[in-house]
Amino acid sequence: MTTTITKILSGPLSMFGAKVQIAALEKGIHFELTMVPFTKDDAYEPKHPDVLRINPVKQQVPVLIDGDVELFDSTQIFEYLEDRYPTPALWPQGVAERARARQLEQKSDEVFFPNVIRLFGLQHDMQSAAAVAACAACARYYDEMEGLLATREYLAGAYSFADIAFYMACIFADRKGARMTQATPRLLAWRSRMGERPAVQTVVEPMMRFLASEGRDVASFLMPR
Ligand SMILES: N[C@@H](CCC(=O)N[C@@H](CS)C(=O)NCC(=O)O)C(=O)O
Repeated sequence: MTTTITKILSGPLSMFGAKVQIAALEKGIHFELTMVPFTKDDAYEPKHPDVLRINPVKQQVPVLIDGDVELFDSTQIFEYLEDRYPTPALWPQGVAERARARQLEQKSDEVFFPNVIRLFGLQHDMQSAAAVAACAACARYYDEMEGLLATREYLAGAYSFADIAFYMACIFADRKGARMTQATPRLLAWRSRMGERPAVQTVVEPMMRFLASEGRDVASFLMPR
């Protein structure tokens, strides 16, 4: 019998790849991790042959190979991991709760994170109207998440993919100047709880060390030990 090893292709600074790595660790999946090349000018080059084969148009990581299943996109990979490795569950039980959790996961990537991407290009002028607006949008989103945490420990109730996605997005937001403040104490406590999870530490610590080694900004709340 041939045993196939699950493979994850990620990048040293890929927050989407980190999402997948954390989820796989939480589920106790043994996987082989390949970090694709990342240049000093922030390009993921040269493209890995598996990335080009599996994600030929977007050419992005993360990519997952699990036997004959080959997937790209962190959110799609989450869905596969939950179906293929259901325990521990990372979506809540119940149709409505699952739908809400999926929506939060998607919002983190597609509503919150685009503000952070805007900040990437505005680091030289954080006083500009565009940068101030992006930081304000992040602060409004933090407020919204603070509201959710009034009645629960994690964003969608039990710990879920939604928390993993938003935690990674928060690291990049902090690095780029959209920091959480004491205005959202429950969210700060959530962030500390997230940072204590071994799966999260296993992925985030090497990323912060990589950043520090390259002289890049490290998340203020995660200085390497
Ligand atoms: N929606 C995708 C986004 C993936 C993505 O943006 N990947 C980046 C790294 S974080 C990438 O590979 N960029 C290289 C490129 O676009 O050439 C996901 O969730 O996986």
